[in-house]
Amino acid sequence: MRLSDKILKGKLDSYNYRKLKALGNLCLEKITAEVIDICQPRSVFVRTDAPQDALYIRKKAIANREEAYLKTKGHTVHFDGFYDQARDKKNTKYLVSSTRSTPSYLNCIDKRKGLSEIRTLMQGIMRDKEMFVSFFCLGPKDSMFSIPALQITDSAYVAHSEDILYRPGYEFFKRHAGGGNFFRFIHSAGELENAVSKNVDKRRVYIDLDSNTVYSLNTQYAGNTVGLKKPALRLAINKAAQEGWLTEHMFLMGVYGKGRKKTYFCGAFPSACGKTSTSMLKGERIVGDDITYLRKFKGKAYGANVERGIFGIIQGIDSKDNPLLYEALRREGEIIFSNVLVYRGRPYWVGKDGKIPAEGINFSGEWFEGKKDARGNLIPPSHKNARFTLRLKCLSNVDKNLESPQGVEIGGFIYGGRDSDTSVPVEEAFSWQHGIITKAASLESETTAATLGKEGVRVFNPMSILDFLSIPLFKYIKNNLDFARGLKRVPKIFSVNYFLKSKDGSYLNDVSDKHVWLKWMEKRVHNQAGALVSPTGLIPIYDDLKFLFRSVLKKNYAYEDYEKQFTIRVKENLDKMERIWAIYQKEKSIPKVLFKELSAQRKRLENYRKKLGDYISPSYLKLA
Ligand code: SPV
Ligand code: MN
Repeated sequence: MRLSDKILKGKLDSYNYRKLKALGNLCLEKITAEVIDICQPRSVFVRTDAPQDALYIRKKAIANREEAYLKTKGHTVHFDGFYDQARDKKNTKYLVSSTRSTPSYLNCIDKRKGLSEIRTLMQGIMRDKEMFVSFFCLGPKDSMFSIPALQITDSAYVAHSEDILYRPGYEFFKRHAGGGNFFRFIHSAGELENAVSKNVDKRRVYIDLDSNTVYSLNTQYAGNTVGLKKPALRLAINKAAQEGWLTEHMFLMGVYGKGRKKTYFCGAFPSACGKTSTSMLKGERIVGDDITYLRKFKGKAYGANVERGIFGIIQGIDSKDNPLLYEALRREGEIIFSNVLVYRGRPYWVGKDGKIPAEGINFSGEWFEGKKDARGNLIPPSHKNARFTLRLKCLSNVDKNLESPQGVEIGGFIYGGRDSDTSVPVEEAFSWQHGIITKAASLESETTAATLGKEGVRVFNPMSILDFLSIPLFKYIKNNLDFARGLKRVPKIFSVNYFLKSKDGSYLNDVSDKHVWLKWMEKRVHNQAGALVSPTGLIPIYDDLKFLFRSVLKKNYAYEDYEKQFTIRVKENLDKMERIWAIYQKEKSIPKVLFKELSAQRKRLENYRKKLGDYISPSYLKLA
């Protein structure tokens, strides 16, 4: 008998053993046996696509106290440890054969050293616990986008979250995971105390791009543990660059235009900069809010949501600005609320309609108003990174093409950051190359209270992907540039900025204005709106926006507002070009065309400055 089979037979009961064997995948059997051998779980559960298997996991999450029922049917709450509330950037590392020439933004560790550390930590880590073996499909099933994935975890919460967020893939795995062709995620929450990971000092997320494996240990927070989310994003960025397609940190949505024609956009924004709220705009259709795969087919660009659910930030979700989500969060149905405040069986969060209770249970345990942490800081009722996990199909605005194997044809790419003083609210790039270089690869965003550290600091975040990048920047940018090759219909590229401020520090736009920018972009894709030529791209004409403000928001749009918002800030744009230039100059192997495009933009800005000064009103700009 093969060693791995002996281990499996020794640990799996006959029912689970049969389920695993039915997959007919020796590579999978070997991996599973290895994990059992080292982690020493008490028992093993193998999940098929049958609804009763999903139910088994859901019940286990309650039984092992990783989740608890709330009053509303289907709702549960999960808490992560006090110090385990976000992605752990410091301890997330790539296993590489040599750390000598790795770029600074890729956190790397010598593979032998890293693997030995992981093996030591894994020794007996699942003792007394049940191990769940699940199979999923990244992207819609049986499509050009699909990637099979294996998740092994001792956390029923993680397995449950994945069931909400990803398509079940047991049957798919049977047909498409031969020859070891699948992503692998191995997770253990480690030793638990009050149902949360105890040893967060031993928290590790180690990524092996060679074997498409991610190990995640001593943590529960989904951004670290749900393998199919951010760990898979990292693996897929690498795979896509090798195979000539794109994996992006992007929402995907349909926007209605003239005659109810729907045009699809994908959009990259750093965390907490309006990504989910844009994709959830009332009247439009959401396909996804976080990760999109993009492929070319017969000369057109198609996108698909990697996921089938949302793991979204709950802070600030109210009935006014997020009516559709708010409604969904109150309805019966399978939802996990994490790190919110629970009072009398109901979830509360900062920014919810109405008053927040002065006591309850939260991520710090028993909570009361005024409670302080060990450092003397006030503990908020809900964590700023508190989240909800739900299926997209619970939403009234979900697009009917969510599961389409063909994906949806993309009309435009949108890049947005938090920028108080440089870019106009919406602008179209002159071309694919101009957009990828001066908008996507030049994206900067100011830090918010939602990230650790000082607020309002501008940080470079190309394509909003820097946190997840798994390959050198030059390769990633080149892959983006090359994507337009062979396309008969090249998607347009736009930048948006919801955070522009006036000199006195007040925002120049309302939260709802983003809907108008979206409708303008839709019109541009179909040449139904004109544009003015600025040194940085093509901006809207006042009359088009006036019409859209009236029809979309029932609002009057004053010319003075337009002028303030769309004045080209030449000086700030030149400063930005200088910052970006300096960053790329330090990078290795950056395509020459990037410097050419940046330098052309700088020249245009300087020429405009000579003629029209540092701040140029749109009234001086010519029609495109
Ligand atoms: C993000 O931070 O971009 C998220 C949440 O989508 S996490 O899963 O933590 O990455
Ligand atoms: Mn994200």
